[in-house]
Amino acid sequence: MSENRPQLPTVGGGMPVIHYWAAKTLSTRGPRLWRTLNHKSACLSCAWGTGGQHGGFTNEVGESLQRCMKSVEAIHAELMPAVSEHFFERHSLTELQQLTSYEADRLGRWSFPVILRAGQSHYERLSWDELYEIATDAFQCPPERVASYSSGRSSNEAAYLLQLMIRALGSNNLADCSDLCHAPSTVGLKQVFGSGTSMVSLKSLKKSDCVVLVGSNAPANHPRLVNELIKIRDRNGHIIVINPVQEVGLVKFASPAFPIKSLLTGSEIASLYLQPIPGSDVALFVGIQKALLAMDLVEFDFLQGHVDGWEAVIEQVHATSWDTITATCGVAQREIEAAAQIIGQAQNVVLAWAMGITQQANGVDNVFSIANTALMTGNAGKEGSGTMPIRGHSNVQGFGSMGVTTKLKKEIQQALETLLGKSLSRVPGYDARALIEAADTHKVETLLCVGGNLYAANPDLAQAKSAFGKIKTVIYLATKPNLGHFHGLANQNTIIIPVFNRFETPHRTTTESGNNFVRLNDPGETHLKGDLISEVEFLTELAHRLLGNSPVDWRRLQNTEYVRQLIAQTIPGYAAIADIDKTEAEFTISGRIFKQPKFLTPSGKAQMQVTPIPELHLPKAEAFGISDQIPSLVLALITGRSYGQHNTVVYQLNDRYRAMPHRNCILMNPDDAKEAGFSNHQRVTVQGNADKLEQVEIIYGNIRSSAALMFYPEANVLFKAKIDSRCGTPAYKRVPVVIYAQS
Ligand SMILES: Nc1nc2c(c(=O)[nH]1)N[C@H]1C(S)=C(S)[C@@H](COP(=O)(O)OP(=O)(O)OC[C@H]3O[C@@H](n4cnc5c(=O)[nH]c(N)nc54)[C@H](O)[C@@H]3O)O[C@H]1N2
Ligand SMILES: Nc1nc2c(c(=O)[nH]1)N[C@H]1C(S)=C(S)[C@@H](COP(=O)(O)OP(=O)(O)OC[C@H]3O[C@@H](n4cnc5c(=O)[nH]c(N)nc54)[C@H](O)[C@@H]3O)O[C@H]1N2
Ligand code: SF4
Ligand SMILES: [Mo]
Repeated sequence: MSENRPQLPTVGGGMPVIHYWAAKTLSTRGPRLWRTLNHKSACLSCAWGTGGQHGGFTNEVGESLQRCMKSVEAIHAELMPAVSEHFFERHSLTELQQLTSYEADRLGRWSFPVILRAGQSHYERLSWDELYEIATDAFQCPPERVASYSSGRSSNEAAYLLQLMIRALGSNNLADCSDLCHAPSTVGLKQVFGSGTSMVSLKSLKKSDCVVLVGSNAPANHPRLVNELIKIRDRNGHIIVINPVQEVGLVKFASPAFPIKSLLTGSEIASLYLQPIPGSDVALFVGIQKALLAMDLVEFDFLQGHVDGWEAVIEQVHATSWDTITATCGVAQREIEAAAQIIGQAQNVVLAWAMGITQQANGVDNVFSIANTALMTGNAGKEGSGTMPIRGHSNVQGFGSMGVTTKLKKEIQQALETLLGKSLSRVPGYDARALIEAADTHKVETLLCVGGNLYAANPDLAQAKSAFGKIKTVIYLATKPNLGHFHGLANQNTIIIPVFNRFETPHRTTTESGNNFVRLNDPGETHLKGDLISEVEFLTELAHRLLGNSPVDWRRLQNTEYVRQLIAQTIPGYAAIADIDKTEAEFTISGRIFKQPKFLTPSGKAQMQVTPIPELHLPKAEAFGISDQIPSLVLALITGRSYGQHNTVVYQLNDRYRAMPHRNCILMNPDDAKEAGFSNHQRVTVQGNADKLEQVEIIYGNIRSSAALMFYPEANVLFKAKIDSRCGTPAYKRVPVVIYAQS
């Protein structure tokens, strides 16, 4: 290995994090960065919910020192200067389309509205008058041809207004990034427990003595969750990690929150690390259930008292052989038994998961199999235990609660009908994937994107681009330029509207964490001297122009206090928001945290579901058109995040914790590579069922045999994904690809 190749670190977090903090906070943006870190608002980055009224560094139970480096990264990016007025005169669209995600983000902040008109080669500045004229005109089409997409960085208030406007117009086309993310958790948990979110509060997590962490790279994506794992190990509890990749920060993590104990040497995280084949978690969990039965660790009293449908599940477990289980998941029986023993003997087990579980063709079954394991061991509806989807964007869960979903709860539908004085459309709405398919068949005329990057978040970027090109008008509300703004272009008019971020909005807002805690965000100010608008102001003004002021006075809703009154009236569990402006009391949403085994299903019992064992076969190289004369290897590709990116936005080009020096790498198992005749650092072509990437550098890593890992959004050119039809979520974590040597 040559000298300048990055080496794999043995600890996650640690001094590099401190160096990063120091570099950023001592930079020219440093003083403002510190002010922002202390601003009373929820962190922009993940849904762990750090920040809020007790100050920027506190978590939901008031503990300090909880801000992580990801928060600094996100704020630092938002504090960039504006993209200049003359930038678009000098740079044509063709030039902008050459930019990488990293370069696009580094252009700066949007600070005035721009438009790309049909046939023009340059974005140009747009006046607000003309903007509203074009926008109002664009919505004068049949409601089924209007759609929105959103990503959960905005506030509850913006989310509520977005869905209210779209539904008042007569459309249910409220696609959201959660469709690409935790939709299987929402769908699966609702079916089992009658509630689609985590049943574990942070307070409750602190009473657990065992966490099973499945398909999550928490050290990179939810760093402060790792503090809780460290504390559980300190209490002699157990952490079982289930992940095809051995993520270094899940083996050992050095947390700045424990400077003396942990920062230099790191704390051990996993007590047991299982590395299954991508997409095989159902088999692994059925294996755990089988071992629990064999060891007499299933709580039949609990099943009889609080669960329906358990007999069929137990029967399936009996009927599934160990051979089927181990051949499907690639984990040895004794390792599965070791996991079962820990789970079965622990007092309070929390089962937590992220994208490794949801972004699969059988994502909902994955969630069922986790819920079944919790129920068989009596770990649901009891403090310190339960099922815990680890949510993504900082307010993605709030968007769902506010009704930004194609699966609207009946209670919300009725409450909105009362509010609007009319019945809502019953035409099913498009989720994120359905929206792309509909657009691609000319069924969408106007698309309003409140944040996010619908183009680059999708699989098969060629299709996404073509789909956008068939939409007449696309309106983006955004803080920063991203690939979508240069590739997700409408047929007639593409408009970008610059918005304030959470710590800049001139009014109070609220957000909801993945632990069901509502944060109150103080008003703030921006460093930009431009023509920005708040999402709330834009949405209410547009709604006013489209719908008038009856029965809803949209302009009055520019006062977010009034929006919160409507939220209190119409959103289940949110009654306490009615007083939040007076009391400033942040709160846990009622009805979500189960401390008793009484669930929100009609019978009050949990509804166990049988989980078919997936049949996982990789195609042969010939299926990709690669002749058997060429050395090649077919692998199950995981596409996910590097350490230094936030979703489609790349902040750092390398991933130091996986020793991947740049974006165009594929992480592979050394034995797989050697057996097929490849070597470390060799450049290869990686091809999926849609396209290929060339000059991809092989990086040897601790990833299980038959699997590989690459970064999105770049990898999204490669494949058309399988979709779990129950939730619409693409199988981003098991993409069949072939790799072969450059000719
Ligand atoms: N810094 C930062 N923070 C973020 C984000 C970010 O991009 N950057 N994104 C936010 C968002 S929107 C989300 S959804 C979350 C995402 O957070 P994560 O879900 O942690 O992110 P991913 O990179 O998608 O990684 C998922 C993990 O699943 C593993 N995995 C892949 N396939 C399988 C499988 O079949 N089975 C199992 N058991 N594991 C598997 C991968 O190896 C990887 O470690 O993070 C949120 N927070
Ligand atoms: N292959 C592959 N594809 C994936 C995934 C994967 O793991 N693998 N993960 C999927 C997942 S989990 C998700 S959540 C999606 C992410 O998909 P999206 O949420 O659609 O994408 P982001 O990259 O998070 O969007 C970032 C943009 O949001 C805008 N923004 C930031 N803050 C604000 C704000 O306060 N207001 C407004 N209006 N705009 C703001 C900025 O312009 C920024 O460029 O990607 C999905 N795609
Ligand atoms: S763990 Fe998540 S919410 Fe907490 S500071 Fe880090 S990125 Fe922000
Ligand atoms: Mo996500």
